Amino acid sequence: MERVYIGLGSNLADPAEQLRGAIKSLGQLPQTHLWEVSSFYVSDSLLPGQPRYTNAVAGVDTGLEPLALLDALQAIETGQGRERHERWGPRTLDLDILTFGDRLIDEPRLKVPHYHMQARAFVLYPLGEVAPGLMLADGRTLDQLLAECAFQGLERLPG
Ligand code: A4P
Ligand code: MG
Repeated sequence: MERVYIGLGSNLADPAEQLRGAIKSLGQLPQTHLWEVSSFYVSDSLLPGQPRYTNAVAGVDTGLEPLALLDALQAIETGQGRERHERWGPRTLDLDILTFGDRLIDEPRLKVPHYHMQARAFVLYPLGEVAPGLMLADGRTLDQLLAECAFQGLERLPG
């Protein structure tokens, strides 16, 4: 089993409800144990003109290989009505693999650690709740990334 952190995001069709649906599905993945979910955080979209996002981070232990997990996460996205039109477009559900054990993955379909996470408060702050002191496979520490990342107006929703 390897420990994996998954970023969840939604800005359409009742985002908090979308996240709750995704968390339920994560708990039903084969060979996978969902053991922690962060608070939910609301923030403005990085792209102007889009509804605000709700984000969270989940921690799982999984026996799935990385691409099998990615397939499963994309099936959950599709099952919750995600349609892919424009890159970065609004979405009912986005599931990103942030870290996967201590693996560095650089494949066409999967880059881990996730390429934008160091700049994104809506990833780093919830990750800090579930994985304090995390060290990334490339040697960076979550504490360093948090120290360099402004809070960006995140609002933590009451649990
Ligand atoms: N892919 C490569 N690496 C990974 C990985 N580590 N995890 C590939 C998941 N997927 C990975 O993803 C495109 C392709 O990336 C996948 O087919 C997979 O093979 P996608 O989810 O279809 O595309 P996307 O989400 O539109 O692109 P991307 O770059 O993931 O966008 P982001 O980073 O999700 O940005 N503002 C706030 N406040 N909160 C947000 O969550 N999100 C976005 C979208 C913009 N602004 C936001 C937020
Ligand atoms: Mg994505």
